[in-house]
Amino acid sequence: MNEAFLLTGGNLGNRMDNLQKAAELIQQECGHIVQRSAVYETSPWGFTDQPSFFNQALQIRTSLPPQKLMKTVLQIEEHLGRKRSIKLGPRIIDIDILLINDIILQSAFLTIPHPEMANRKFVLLPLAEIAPARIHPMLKKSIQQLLEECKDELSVYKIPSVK
Ligand code: PH2
Ligand code: MG
Ligand code: MG
Repeated sequence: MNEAFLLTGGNLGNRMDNLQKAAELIQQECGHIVQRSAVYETSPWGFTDQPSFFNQALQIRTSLPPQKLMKTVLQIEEHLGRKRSIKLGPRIIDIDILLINDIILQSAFLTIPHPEMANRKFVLLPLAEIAPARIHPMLKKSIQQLLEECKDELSVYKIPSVK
């Protein structure tokens, strides 16, 4: 069994619904969701002239090996209607693999840990909610520590739960 942390995000259509549908498909196709962070509304990073994103971090248990997990999340994105156009631009759904166990992997298809995760508050804040003590296998620092050191100043707001 592998333990993976994913980040879902999107800024087109009904953003909350799209995160919910992605979580359901992840649970069906990838494996059991152990933890889910709150949903956060986040300012667009990179290409800034686009709507704000909703982002959520998930911890899953999966029997899929890394490349197969990547293929499966790409299929889920496609199934939910993602079309790829502008790099870093607007999307219905994006499912990124942040961490898998303590694996360090670099290939053309997949880089684990996610190469930009330590620079982005929209990743670190949701992830720190569910795994603050988790150690980044390359940077050898906890997620909480990375969050405290992160220089990204774009806004990230937790959306109050309706439950
Ligand atoms: N994803 C991107 C580019 N910019 N900004 C926010 N706030 N959230 C994202 O998920 C995001 C982004 C590319 O994947
Ligand atoms: Mg992404
Ligand atoms: Mg992606």
